[in-house]
Amino acid sequence: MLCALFCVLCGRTEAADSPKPVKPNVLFIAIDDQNDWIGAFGGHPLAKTPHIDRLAKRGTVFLNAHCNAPLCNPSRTSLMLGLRPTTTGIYGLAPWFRTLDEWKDRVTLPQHFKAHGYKTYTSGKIYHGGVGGPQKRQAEFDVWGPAGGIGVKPEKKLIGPTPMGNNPLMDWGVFPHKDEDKGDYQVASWTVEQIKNAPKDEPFFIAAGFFLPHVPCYATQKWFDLYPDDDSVLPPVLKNDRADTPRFSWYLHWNLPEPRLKWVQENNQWRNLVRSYLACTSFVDAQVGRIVEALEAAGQADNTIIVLWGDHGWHLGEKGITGKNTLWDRGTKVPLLFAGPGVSNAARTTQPAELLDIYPTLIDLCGLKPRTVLEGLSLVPQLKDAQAKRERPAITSHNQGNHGIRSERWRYIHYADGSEELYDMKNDPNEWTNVVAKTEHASVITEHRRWLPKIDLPPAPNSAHRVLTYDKATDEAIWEGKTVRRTDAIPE
Ligand SMILES: [Ca+2]
Ligand SMILES: [Ca+2]
Repeated sequence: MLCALFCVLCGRTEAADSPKPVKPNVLFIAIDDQNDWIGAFGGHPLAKTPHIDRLAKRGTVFLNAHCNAPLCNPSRTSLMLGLRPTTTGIYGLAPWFRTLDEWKDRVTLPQHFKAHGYKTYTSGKIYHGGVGGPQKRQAEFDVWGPAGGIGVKPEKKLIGPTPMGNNPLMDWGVFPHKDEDKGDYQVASWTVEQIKNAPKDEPFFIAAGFFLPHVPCYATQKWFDLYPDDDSVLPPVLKNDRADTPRFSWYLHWNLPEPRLKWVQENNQWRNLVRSYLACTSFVDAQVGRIVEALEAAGQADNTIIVLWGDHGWHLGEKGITGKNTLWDRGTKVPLLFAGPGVSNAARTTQPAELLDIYPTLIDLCGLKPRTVLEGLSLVPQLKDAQAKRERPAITSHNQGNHGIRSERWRYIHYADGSEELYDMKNDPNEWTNVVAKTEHASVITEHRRWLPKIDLPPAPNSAHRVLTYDKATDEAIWEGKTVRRTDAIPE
């Protein structure tokens, strides 16, 4: 009794003498369609990203981090719910998860922080789409900034008509405009203002979602001038690389507006696309720099966890395609880095990591109440010691039955029709040689197969866009509502 009274008095005295301890802030930076073509991540030797590289020096970089679904909506849904796409059945660009009874009240990452006294802010692309309209969005975040997106764009497409529908998003190149008129610039400006004005006695969770280098990739000449106008910018590709990949691998990106390598080569657009993507990456890097500098200027850098992530990878010619929707490293590997209190400086880890690990990791770093319903693992062991083993590989799913399993050394892929691939990422980092048929790898294959998701749901109700199903009995696949047969020519 006396002791309890003493402690209460102690607490009171402390509270009167010093400000109430505040939990660390969170700065949550998303970059859309950003692969590892960032200096600190080593995916492209010419990438110029000085601001992210500087951030990496005071944090931990995950060199083997992967999305849980290689497409915007399912990847972001998985990250924000902390659940695998195979657990929700959300694989396509629809549905918005709140429209499903099972997930309509599920506590997301920012909602969990709000429940622990954080004020939550968002701007740009964090979720895919409008989160159910202005009335409902308040439930997701407290404060909403600009929607961001493309911003200023040319009056008509800069490149010629692209195959499979001449989608307006399939465009890129130099055009004169002001950086200030881009959606991403506005997202950064708004985020800077929130950081400056955030109350000091209440922790914040600020989300900033950049749209670029998602297509259309427009930038001004000065960003293009960072990159040589010659073929040294092109990524390595192998002629006939798809000769040893199963036909089913094509079904995952069967008929899409993203042009194939053949089209960009024949139309003299490959180098232009690659330089446009790199130019936009450098532009976004500068916007990340503005936010991080504002955090430092506000004196909040030592009390803020920064997490920077991309929602999935992007092909720029590798495996004969451009775009996403694949289970190879180029489609699944994402930039992921953490910085701030509790995170090692200038550290790099090759341990596998998944985007759905972000939710439990932030809970762990900020000392919030743990949640047992999350499917990711806290990365705090790796943030303290980059050599610490994470026993689970990274698992990416693209529609029911199609899964990529990425360990530290190997990539194993299993498709819905039973076909498989295996790559030795140590000796074949470009995934050029599928060694799944080699008998000496039988035990490696068995070890990786055991990580295939045990729960593997069919698409949720109202699934649409890039949804693929497969019927074993008829050996027919359905891609976006249309039957694909073994004999159908691969669309170009
Ligand atoms: Ca995306
Ligand atoms: Ca090959």
